Amino acid sequence: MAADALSNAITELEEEQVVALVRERLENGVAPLEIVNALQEGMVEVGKRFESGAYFLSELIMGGEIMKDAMTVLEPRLTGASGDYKGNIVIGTVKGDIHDLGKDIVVMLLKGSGYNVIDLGVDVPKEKFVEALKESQAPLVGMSVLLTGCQAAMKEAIDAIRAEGIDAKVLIGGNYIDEVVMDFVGADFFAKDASDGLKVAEKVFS
Ligand code: B12
Repeated sequence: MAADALSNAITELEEEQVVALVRERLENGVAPLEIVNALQEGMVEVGKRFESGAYFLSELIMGGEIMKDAMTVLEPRLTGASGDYKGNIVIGTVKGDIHDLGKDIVVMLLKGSGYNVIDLGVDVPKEKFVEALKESQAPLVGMSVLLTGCQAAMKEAIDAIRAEGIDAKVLIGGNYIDEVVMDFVGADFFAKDASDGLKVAEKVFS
């Protein structure tokens, strides 16, 4: 089990304690992204318990709901400090995958850093990515995938973007993403968390 009290609270599905700890840490000046990392760590443990059969699907859903509550508290702090308008970024979770909590954190952070984010939502077919990139002329597209079985759908979406001759960099993220996945799907960058993703955006737009 994770050592951090907030990570433990979300792993144990202690809804009220999670929200109270998030508020307390914000009041104590802890950086919002540090809080996100603690929550993410606790959710990985929820996933492990689900995988091992210690938690059922209802508990996985409960974990997701608690994460949403925590994000409601964090959102104003992530999206608040908007700077100058820096340009368009398209983002979405790939076809077959409906996990959106991590993607939404990335969206909040990018918006808070001054980007105009075109969020396509979840279960996004390749055609939708292509269409949004053509319309927005965004130089960067972010794709999220948490299910390993959906990495092929990510590859198809990236292939479709390349086949259309669209000149956009592709940034991928999700809990199983690494260099091997990046090479497999043909992306330009990968990010382990939202702040890594922001660093990539800053590089692309610099
Ligand atoms: C909550 C949860 C759910 C919720 C999702 C609620 C929601 N609205 O998103 C519900 C209950 C719906 C769900 C459903 C399922 N889930 Co689920 N779920 C999880 C869990 C526990 C946490 C995910 C999460 O929100 N984490 C918190 C966020 C903050 O972290 P994150 O997503 O990793 O995002 C961060 C980074 O990865 C990164 N990032 C993410 N996306 C992007 C994109 C970009 C562009 C960038 C830059 C960065 C970035 O930045 C984020 C912030 O730092 C994970 C466990 C895990 N290890 O992740 C399993 C997990 C992903 N689920 C799993 C499974 C199996 C399922 C189901 C198939 C279960 C079932 N039998 O029905 C379904 C699939 C439904 C579908 N078609 O997608 C497996 C996947 C296994 C695999 N190898 O594919 C996992 C790993 C659990 C496990 N260990 O078994 N799930």
